[in-house]
Amino acid sequence: MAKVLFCVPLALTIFSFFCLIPCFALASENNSNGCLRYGFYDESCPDAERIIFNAVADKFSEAPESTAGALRIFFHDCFVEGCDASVLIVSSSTTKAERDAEINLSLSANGFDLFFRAKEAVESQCPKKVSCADVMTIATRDCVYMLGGPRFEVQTGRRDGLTSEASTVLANIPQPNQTLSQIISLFKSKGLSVLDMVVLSGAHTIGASHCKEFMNRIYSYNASFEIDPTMDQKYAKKLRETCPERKLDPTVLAFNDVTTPLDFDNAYYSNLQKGLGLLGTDQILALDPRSRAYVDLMAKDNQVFVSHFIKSVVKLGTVGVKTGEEGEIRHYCGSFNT
Ligand code: HEM
Ligand SMILES: *[C@@H]1O[C@H](CO)[C@@H](O)[C@H](O)[C@H]1NC(C)=O
Ligand SMILES: *[C@@H]1O[C@H](CO)[C@@H](O)[C@H](O)[C@H]1NC(C)=O
Ligand SMILES: CC(=O)N[C@H]1CO[C@H](CO)[C@@H](O)[C@@H]1O
Ligand SMILES: CC(=O)N[C@H]1CO[C@H](CO)[C@@H](O)[C@@H]1O
Repeated sequence: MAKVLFCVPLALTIFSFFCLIPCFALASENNSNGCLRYGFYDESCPDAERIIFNAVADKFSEAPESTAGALRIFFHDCFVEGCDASVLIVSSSTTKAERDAEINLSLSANGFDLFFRAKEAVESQCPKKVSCADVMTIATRDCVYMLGGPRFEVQTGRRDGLTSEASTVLANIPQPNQTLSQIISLFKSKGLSVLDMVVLSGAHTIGASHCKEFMNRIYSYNASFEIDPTMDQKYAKKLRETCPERKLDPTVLAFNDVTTPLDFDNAYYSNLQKGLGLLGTDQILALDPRSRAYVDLMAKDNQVFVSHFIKSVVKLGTVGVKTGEEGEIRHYCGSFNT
Protein backbone atom coordinates (compact mmCIF):
# COMPACT_ATOMS: atom_id res chain seq x y z
CA MET A 1 0.00 0.00 0.00
CA ALA A 2 2.89 2.37 0.70
CA LYS A 3 3.63 2.47 -2.98
CA VAL A 4 0.16 3.66 -3.81
CA LEU A 5 0.71 6.69 -1.62
CA PHE A 6 3.39 8.22 -3.76
CA CYS A 7 0.86 8.67 -6.52
CA VAL A 8 -1.33 10.83 -4.35
CA PRO A 9 0.81 13.97 -4.74
CA LEU A 10 0.77 13.36 -8.44
CA ALA A 11 -2.98 13.35 -8.26
CA LEU A 12 -2.69 17.08 -7.93
CA THR A 13 -1.21 17.29 -11.34
CA ILE A 14 -2.88 17.13 -14.66
CA PHE A 15 -1.58 13.60 -15.07
CA SER A 16 -3.44 12.33 -12.08
CA PHE A 17 -6.04 10.64 -14.15
CA PHE A 18 -3.51 8.52 -15.98
CA CYS A 19 -1.58 7.80 -12.86
CA LEU A 20 -4.17 7.00 -10.24
CA ILE A 21 -6.21 4.52 -12.15
CA PRO A 22 -3.40 2.07 -12.81
CA CYS A 23 -2.11 2.71 -9.29
CA PHE A 24 -5.26 1.63 -7.57
CA ALA A 25 -6.22 -0.98 -10.08
CA LEU A 26 -2.91 -2.77 -10.18
CA ALA A 27 -0.94 -2.08 -7.02
CA SER A 28 -0.81 -5.19 -4.89
CA GLU A 29 0.82 -5.69 -1.56
CA ASN A 30 4.35 -6.35 -2.67
CA ASN A 31 4.38 -4.90 -6.08
CA SER A 32 4.48 -1.21 -6.45
CA ASN A 33 3.70 -0.95 -10.12
CA GLY A 34 2.50 2.50 -9.23
CA CYS A 35 2.63 4.40 -12.45
CA LEU A 36 3.76 1.90 -15.01
CA ARG A 37 1.91 2.65 -18.20
CA TYR A 38 1.95 2.14 -21.93
CA GLY A 39 3.96 4.67 -23.90
CA PHE A 40 5.85 6.09 -20.93
CA TYR A 41 8.65 7.20 -23.30
CA ASP A 42 6.43 8.53 -26.10
CA GLU A 43 7.62 12.07 -25.40
CA SER A 44 11.11 11.58 -23.95
CA CYS A 45 12.37 8.86 -26.29
CA PRO A 46 9.77 7.94 -28.88
CA ASP A 47 12.02 5.47 -30.71
CA ALA A 48 13.15 3.59 -27.59
CA GLU A 49 11.30 0.37 -28.37
CA ARG A 50 12.45 0.27 -31.98
CA ILE A 51 16.07 0.93 -30.99
CA ILE A 52 15.96 -1.82 -28.38
CA PHE A 53 14.34 -4.25 -30.81
CA ASN A 54 17.11 -3.66 -33.35
CA ALA A 55 19.82 -4.15 -30.75
CA VAL A 56 18.22 -7.40 -29.61
CA ALA A 57 17.86 -8.58 -33.21
CA ASP A 58 21.57 -7.91 -33.83
CA LYS A 59 22.61 -9.80 -30.73
CA PHE A 60 20.23 -12.63 -31.60
CA SER A 61 21.77 -13.06 -35.04
CA GLU A 62 25.28 -13.16 -33.56
CA ALA A 63 24.55 -15.30 -30.52
CA PRO A 64 21.02 -16.73 -30.49
CA GLU A 65 21.55 -18.39 -27.10
CA SER A 66 21.90 -14.93 -25.55
CA THR A 67 18.12 -14.55 -25.67
CA ALA A 68 17.52 -17.50 -23.33
CA GLY A 69 20.22 -16.14 -21.05
CA ALA A 70 18.52 -12.75 -21.06
CA LEU A 71 15.12 -14.20 -20.17
CA ARG A 72 16.64 -15.98 -17.18
CA ILE A 73 18.52 -12.87 -16.04
CA PHE A 74 15.29 -10.86 -16.24
CA PHE A 75 13.59 -13.44 -14.00
CA HIS A 76 16.43 -13.27 -11.48
CA ASP A 77 16.40 -9.49 -11.53
CA CYS A 78 12.70 -9.37 -10.72
CA PHE A 79 12.97 -11.90 -7.89
CA VAL A 80 15.86 -10.12 -6.18
CA GLU A 81 14.85 -6.62 -5.03
CA GLY A 82 12.23 -6.32 -7.79
CA CYS A 83 12.59 -5.59 -11.51
CA ASP A 84 15.08 -2.75 -11.07
CA ALA A 85 18.11 -3.87 -13.09
CA SER A 86 20.04 -4.43 -9.86
CA VAL A 87 21.26 -7.68 -11.43
CA LEU A 88 23.27 -5.71 -14.01
CA ILE A 89 25.43 -3.89 -11.44
CA VAL A 90 29.07 -4.92 -11.61
CA SER A 91 30.84 -5.72 -8.34
CA SER A 92 33.38 -3.23 -7.05
CA SER A 93 36.53 -3.95 -5.06
CA THR A 94 34.53 -3.54 -1.87
CA THR A 95 31.05 -4.91 -2.67
CA LYS A 96 29.93 -8.15 -4.28
CA ALA A 97 26.93 -7.39 -6.50
CA GLU A 98 23.96 -9.67 -7.29
CA ARG A 99 25.38 -11.01 -10.52
CA ASP A 100 28.42 -12.35 -8.69
CA ALA A 101 26.52 -14.33 -6.08
CA GLU A 102 27.61 -17.99 -6.18
CA ILE A 103 24.27 -18.98 -7.59
CA ASN A 104 24.64 -16.38 -10.33
CA LEU A 105 27.81 -17.75 -11.75
CA SER A 106 25.95 -19.62 -14.46
CA LEU A 107 24.00 -16.63 -15.75
CA SER A 108 25.04 -16.25 -19.35
CA ALA A 109 27.54 -13.52 -20.15
CA ASN A 110 25.88 -13.14 -23.54
CA GLY A 111 22.55 -12.45 -21.87
CA PHE A 112 24.12 -9.59 -19.91
CA ASP A 113 25.73 -8.29 -23.07
CA LEU A 114 22.35 -8.23 -24.82
CA PHE A 115 20.98 -5.83 -22.18
CA PHE A 116 24.11 -3.66 -22.10
CA ARG A 117 24.05 -3.27 -25.87
CA ALA A 118 20.36 -2.43 -25.94
CA LYS A 119 20.89 0.26 -23.29
CA GLU A 120 23.93 1.68 -25.10
CA ALA A 121 21.91 1.95 -28.32
CA VAL A 122 19.15 3.82 -26.46
CA GLU A 123 21.62 6.09 -24.66
CA SER A 124 23.12 7.20 -27.95
CA GLN A 125 19.71 8.59 -28.96
CA CYS A 126 18.19 9.66 -25.64
CA PRO A 127 20.75 9.87 -22.86
CA LYS A 128 19.50 9.22 -19.32
CA LYS A 129 15.87 8.97 -20.29
CA VAL A 130 15.16 5.24 -20.37
CA SER A 131 15.85 3.16 -17.26
CA CYS A 132 17.88 -0.04 -17.41
CA ALA A 133 14.91 -1.78 -15.79
CA ASP A 134 12.66 -0.79 -18.70
CA VAL A 135 15.36 -1.68 -21.24
CA MET A 136 15.48 -5.13 -19.64
CA THR A 137 11.70 -5.49 -19.77
CA ILE A 138 11.39 -4.41 -23.40
CA ALA A 139 14.44 -6.41 -24.51
CA THR A 140 13.20 -9.54 -22.74
CA ARG A 141 9.83 -9.15 -24.43
CA ASP A 142 11.67 -8.95 -27.77
CA CYS A 143 13.74 -12.04 -26.94
CA VAL A 144 10.57 -14.07 -26.47
CA TYR A 145 9.35 -12.91 -29.86
CA MET A 146 12.66 -13.67 -31.53
CA LEU A 147 12.59 -17.19 -30.19
CA GLY A 148 9.28 -17.77 -31.94
CA GLY A 149 7.09 -16.80 -29.01
CA PRO A 150 4.37 -14.18 -28.94
CA ARG A 151 4.67 -10.44 -29.48
CA PHE A 152 3.02 -8.35 -26.76
CA GLU A 153 2.94 -4.86 -25.28
CA VAL A 154 4.63 -3.99 -22.00
CA GLN A 155 4.10 -1.04 -19.70
CA THR A 156 7.08 1.12 -18.75
CA GLY A 157 8.06 3.69 -16.16
CA ARG A 158 10.35 1.52 -14.00
CA ARG A 159 13.26 3.13 -12.19
CA ASP A 160 16.64 1.57 -11.51
CA GLY A 161 17.47 0.33 -8.03
CA LEU A 162 20.14 1.79 -5.81
CA THR A 163 21.40 -1.45 -4.25
CA SER A 164 22.78 -4.76 -5.48
CA GLU A 165 24.04 -7.27 -2.93
CA ALA A 166 25.14 -10.81 -3.64
CA SER A 167 23.94 -11.84 -0.18
CA THR A 168 20.28 -11.19 -1.09
CA VAL A 169 20.28 -13.58 -4.04
CA LEU A 170 20.23 -17.10 -2.59
CA ALA A 171 17.02 -16.77 -0.58
CA ASN A 172 15.15 -15.27 -3.55
CA ILE A 173 16.10 -17.55 -6.41
CA PRO A 174 14.52 -21.00 -6.75
CA GLN A 175 16.81 -24.03 -6.75
CA PRO A 176 16.24 -27.18 -8.82
CA ASN A 177 16.48 -29.37 -5.72
CA GLN A 178 13.79 -27.51 -3.80
CA THR A 179 10.42 -28.97 -2.95
CA LEU A 180 7.30 -27.77 -4.73
CA SER A 181 6.13 -26.20 -1.47
CA GLN A 182 9.30 -24.11 -1.31
CA ILE A 183 8.91 -23.00 -4.93
CA ILE A 184 5.24 -22.16 -4.47
CA SER A 185 5.88 -20.08 -1.38
CA LEU A 186 8.76 -18.21 -3.02
CA PHE A 187 6.56 -17.29 -6.00
CA LYS A 188 3.74 -16.39 -3.65
CA SER A 189 6.04 -14.01 -1.77
CA LYS A 190 6.46 -12.17 -5.09
CA GLY A 191 2.71 -12.00 -5.66
CA LEU A 192 2.72 -14.86 -8.19
CA SER A 193 0.24 -17.73 -8.05
CA VAL A 194 0.80 -21.45 -8.63
CA LEU A 195 -0.60 -20.94 -12.13
CA ASP A 196 1.88 -18.10 -12.77
CA MET A 197 4.67 -20.35 -11.49
CA VAL A 198 3.72 -23.24 -13.78
CA VAL A 199 3.32 -20.90 -16.75
CA LEU A 200 6.60 -19.06 -16.13
CA SER A 201 8.43 -22.37 -15.74
CA GLY A 202 7.43 -22.79 -19.38
CA ALA A 203 10.39 -20.46 -20.07
CA HIS A 204 12.33 -23.74 -19.87
CA THR A 205 10.99 -24.41 -23.35
CA ILE A 206 14.27 -22.80 -24.39
CA GLY A 207 17.81 -22.65 -23.09
CA ALA A 208 19.98 -25.15 -21.33
CA SER A 209 21.24 -26.28 -17.93
CA HIS A 210 24.64 -27.33 -16.67
CA CYS A 211 25.07 -30.96 -15.68
CA LYS A 212 25.42 -30.21 -11.99
CA GLU A 213 21.84 -28.94 -11.91
CA PHE A 214 20.42 -32.43 -12.55
CA MET A 215 23.33 -34.83 -11.77
CA ASN A 216 21.67 -36.22 -8.68
CA ARG A 217 18.63 -37.24 -10.74
CA ILE A 218 20.70 -39.45 -13.05
CA TYR A 219 23.35 -40.87 -10.68
CA SER A 220 22.44 -40.64 -7.01
CA TYR A 221 18.75 -39.98 -6.63
CA ASN A 222 18.13 -41.67 -3.29
CA ALA A 223 18.89 -44.82 -1.29
CA SER A 224 16.65 -47.01 -3.45
CA PHE A 225 17.16 -45.50 -6.91
CA GLU A 226 20.24 -44.29 -8.75
CA ILE A 227 18.07 -42.73 -11.45
CA ASP A 228 15.01 -40.75 -10.47
CA PRO A 229 12.18 -43.22 -11.15
CA THR A 230 9.96 -40.37 -12.38
CA MET A 231 12.42 -39.71 -15.22
CA ASP A 232 12.12 -41.52 -18.54
CA GLN A 233 14.91 -44.09 -18.20
CA LYS A 234 16.14 -43.81 -21.80
CA TYR A 235 16.33 -40.05 -21.41
CA ALA A 236 18.32 -40.54 -18.21
CA LYS A 237 20.82 -42.82 -20.03
CA LYS A 238 21.27 -40.20 -22.75
CA LEU A 239 21.87 -37.55 -20.12
CA ARG A 240 24.50 -39.81 -18.54
CA GLU A 241 26.35 -39.81 -21.87
CA THR A 242 26.19 -36.01 -21.99
CA CYS A 243 27.24 -35.72 -18.37
CA PRO A 244 29.64 -38.52 -17.37
CA GLU A 245 29.89 -38.84 -13.61
CA ARG A 246 33.65 -39.36 -13.45
CA LYS A 247 34.73 -36.29 -15.33
CA LEU A 248 32.10 -33.67 -14.75
CA ASP A 249 32.73 -30.99 -17.34
CA PRO A 250 31.46 -27.63 -16.07
CA THR A 251 31.11 -26.32 -19.63
CA VAL A 252 28.66 -28.99 -20.78
CA LEU A 253 24.95 -28.20 -20.97
CA ALA A 254 21.78 -30.12 -21.76
CA PHE A 255 18.76 -28.54 -23.41
CA ASN A 256 15.91 -27.75 -21.04
CA ASP A 257 13.37 -28.86 -23.64
CA VAL A 258 14.65 -32.10 -25.13
CA THR A 259 12.13 -32.25 -27.98
CA THR A 260 12.04 -28.68 -29.40
CA PRO A 261 15.00 -27.00 -27.70
CA LEU A 262 15.12 -23.92 -29.89
CA ASP A 263 11.44 -23.11 -30.17
CA PHE A 264 9.33 -21.14 -27.76
CA ASP A 265 6.38 -23.51 -27.54
CA ASN A 266 4.42 -25.74 -25.16
CA ALA A 267 6.48 -28.89 -25.79
CA TYR A 268 8.05 -28.34 -22.37
CA TYR A 269 4.73 -29.42 -20.83
CA SER A 270 4.16 -32.51 -22.97
CA ASN A 271 7.73 -33.50 -22.12
CA LEU A 272 6.85 -33.32 -18.44
CA GLN A 273 3.87 -35.64 -19.00
CA LYS A 274 6.33 -38.21 -20.41
CA GLY A 275 9.02 -38.00 -17.75
CA LEU A 276 11.19 -35.83 -19.98
CA GLY A 277 11.63 -32.94 -17.56
CA LEU A 278 15.28 -32.02 -17.03
CA LEU A 279 15.29 -30.41 -13.59
CA GLY A 280 13.67 -31.91 -10.52
CA THR A 281 11.55 -28.77 -10.20
CA ASP A 282 10.36 -29.18 -13.79
CA GLN A 283 9.33 -32.81 -13.45
CA ILE A 284 7.50 -32.35 -10.16
CA LEU A 285 5.04 -29.97 -11.83
CA ALA A 286 3.48 -32.85 -13.75
CA LEU A 287 3.32 -35.11 -10.68
CA ASP A 288 2.00 -33.00 -7.85
CA PRO A 289 -1.75 -32.45 -7.64
CA ARG A 290 -1.23 -28.74 -6.94
CA SER A 291 0.26 -28.15 -10.41
CA ARG A 292 -0.57 -31.15 -12.60
CA ALA A 293 -3.84 -29.81 -14.00
CA TYR A 294 -2.05 -26.66 -15.18
CA VAL A 295 0.63 -28.72 -16.90
CA ASP A 296 -2.08 -30.70 -18.70
CA LEU A 297 -3.83 -27.49 -19.72
CA MET A 298 -0.65 -25.99 -21.19
CA ALA A 299 0.38 -29.23 -22.89
CA LYS A 300 -2.92 -29.47 -24.69
CA ASP A 301 -2.90 -26.19 -26.56
CA ASN A 302 0.00 -23.93 -27.51
CA GLN A 303 -2.32 -20.91 -27.79
CA VAL A 304 -3.47 -21.40 -24.23
CA PHE A 305 0.15 -21.54 -23.07
CA VAL A 306 1.07 -18.47 -25.09
CA SER A 307 -1.80 -16.35 -23.77
CA HIS A 308 -1.08 -17.38 -20.19
CA PHE A 309 2.63 -16.76 -20.66
CA ILE A 310 1.99 -13.20 -21.78
CA LYS A 311 -0.11 -12.51 -18.68
CA SER A 312 2.32 -14.09 -16.26
CA VAL A 313 5.50 -12.61 -17.72
CA VAL A 314 3.90 -9.16 -17.72
CA LYS A 315 3.03 -9.74 -14.06
CA LEU A 316 6.60 -10.88 -13.38
CA GLY A 317 7.71 -7.55 -14.84
CA THR A 318 5.78 -5.65 -12.16
CA VAL A 319 7.28 -7.42 -9.15
CA GLY A 320 8.69 -4.87 -6.70
CA VAL A 321 9.13 -2.18 -9.34
CA LYS A 322 10.31 1.29 -8.39
CA THR A 323 8.51 4.19 -10.03
CA GLY A 324 8.10 7.94 -9.83
CA GLU A 325 10.83 9.49 -7.73
CA GLU A 326 12.21 6.20 -6.44
CA GLY A 327 15.62 4.97 -7.56
CA GLU A 328 17.25 6.57 -10.57
CA ILE A 329 17.73 6.24 -14.31
CA ARG A 330 21.20 4.83 -14.66
CA HIS A 331 23.39 6.10 -17.44
CA TYR A 332 25.46 2.92 -17.58
CA CYS A 333 23.63 -0.19 -16.40
CA GLY A 334 26.70 -1.68 -14.73
CA SER A 335 27.06 1.05 -12.12
CA PHE A 336 24.99 3.48 -10.10
CA ASN A 337 25.05 7.14 -11.16
CA THR A 338 27.46 9.07 -9.04
C1 HEM B 1 10.41 -22.56 -10.98
C2 HEM B 1 11.63 -22.47 -10.52
C3 HEM B 1 12.86 -22.41 -11.40
C4 HEM B 1 14.01 -23.08 -11.16
C5 HEM B 1 14.31 -24.00 -9.99
C6 HEM B 1 14.91 -22.75 -12.24
C7 HEM B 1 16.19 -23.22 -12.34
C8 HEM B 1 16.99 -23.10 -13.46
C9 HEM B 1 18.29 -23.69 -13.61
C10 HEM B 1 19.02 -24.50 -12.55
C11 HEM B 1 18.72 -23.41 -14.86
C12 HEM B 1 20.06 -23.83 -15.49
C13 HEM B 1 21.09 -22.76 -15.24
C14 HEM B 1 22.44 -23.17 -15.75
O1 HEM B 1 22.85 -24.31 -15.57
O2 HEM B 1 23.12 -22.30 -16.35
C15 HEM B 1 17.70 -22.64 -15.51
C16 HEM B 1 17.76 -22.16 -16.79
C17 HEM B 1 16.85 -21.28 -17.33
N1 HEM B 1 15.77 -20.73 -16.67
FE1 HEM B 1 15.01 -21.35 -14.92
N2 HEM B 1 14.30 -21.91 -13.10
C18 HEM B 1 13.04 -21.66 -12.63
C19 HEM B 1 12.12 -20.79 -13.20
C20 HEM B 1 12.37 -20.00 -14.29
C21 HEM B 1 11.55 -18.88 -14.72
C22 HEM B 1 10.31 -18.40 -14.00
C23 HEM B 1 12.13 -18.38 -15.85
C24 HEM B 1 11.71 -17.20 -16.70
C25 HEM B 1 10.50 -16.72 -16.77
C26 HEM B 1 13.28 -19.20 -16.13
C27 HEM B 1 14.08 -19.07 -17.25
C28 HEM B 1 15.16 -19.87 -17.52
C29 HEM B 1 15.84 -19.87 -18.81
C30 HEM B 1 15.45 -19.09 -20.04
C31 HEM B 1 16.91 -20.76 -18.68
C32 HEM B 1 17.97 -21.10 -19.74
C33 HEM B 1 19.12 -20.14 -19.61
C34 HEM B 1 20.18 -20.29 -20.69
O3 HEM B 1 20.05 -21.14 -21.56
O4 HEM B 1 21.15 -19.50 -20.63
N3 HEM B 1 13.41 -20.14 -15.16
N4 HEM B 1 16.66 -22.44 -14.62
C1 LIG C 1 20.13 -27.77 -2.73
O1 LIG C 1 21.47 -27.76 -3.17
C2 LIG C 1 22.28 -26.78 -2.55
C3 LIG C 1 23.67 -26.86 -3.15
O2 LIG C 1 23.62 -27.02 -4.51
C4 LIG C 1 22.30 -27.00 -1.05
O3 LIG C 1 23.05 -25.96 -0.46
C5 LIG C 1 20.88 -26.99 -0.50
O4 LIG C 1 20.89 -27.32 0.86
C6 LIG C 1 20.00 -27.99 -1.23
N1 LIG C 1 18.64 -27.80 -0.82
C7 LIG C 1 17.78 -28.81 -0.62
C8 LIG C 1 16.37 -28.43 -0.26
O5 LIG C 1 18.11 -29.97 -0.73
C1 LIG D 1 13.17 -42.70 -3.48
O1 LIG D 1 12.31 -41.96 -4.33
C2 LIG D 1 11.14 -42.63 -4.71
C3 LIG D 1 10.39 -41.79 -5.74
O2 LIG D 1 10.34 -40.45 -5.38
C4 LIG D 1 10.29 -42.88 -3.46
O3 LIG D 1 9.10 -43.58 -3.81
C5 LIG D 1 11.11 -43.72 -2.49
O4 LIG D 1 10.38 -43.87 -1.29
C6 LIG D 1 12.44 -43.06 -2.19
N1 LIG D 1 13.26 -43.96 -1.41
C7 LIG D 1 13.97 -43.56 -0.36
C8 LIG D 1 14.74 -44.59 0.34
O5 LIG D 1 13.98 -42.39 0.02
C1 LIG E 1 32.71 -14.17 -9.49
C2 LIG E 1 32.33 -14.43 -10.91
O1 LIG E 1 32.91 -15.29 -11.56
N1 LIG E 1 31.32 -13.72 -11.40
C3 LIG E 1 30.79 -13.86 -12.73
C4 LIG E 1 29.27 -13.80 -12.68
O2 LIG E 1 28.71 -13.80 -13.96
C5 LIG E 1 29.17 -12.76 -14.79
C6 LIG E 1 28.44 -12.85 -16.09
O3 LIG E 1 28.62 -14.10 -16.69
C7 LIG E 1 30.69 -12.83 -14.98
O4 LIG E 1 31.12 -11.75 -15.76
C8 LIG E 1 31.36 -12.77 -13.62
O5 LIG E 1 32.74 -12.93 -13.76
C1 LIG F 1 1.67 -11.23 0.21
C2 LIG F 1 3.06 -11.18 0.74
O1 LIG F 1 3.82 -12.09 0.52
N1 LIG F 1 3.40 -10.12 1.46
C3 LIG F 1 4.75 -9.86 1.93
C4 LIG F 1 5.22 -8.50 1.45
O2 LIG F 1 6.49 -8.18 1.94
C5 LIG F 1 6.56 -8.11 3.35
C6 LIG F 1 7.97 -7.70 3.73
O3 LIG F 1 8.40 -6.66 2.92
C7 LIG F 1 6.21 -9.48 3.92
O4 LIG F 1 6.22 -9.42 5.35
C8 LIG F 1 4.82 -9.91 3.45
O5 LIG F 1 4.55 -11.21 3.89
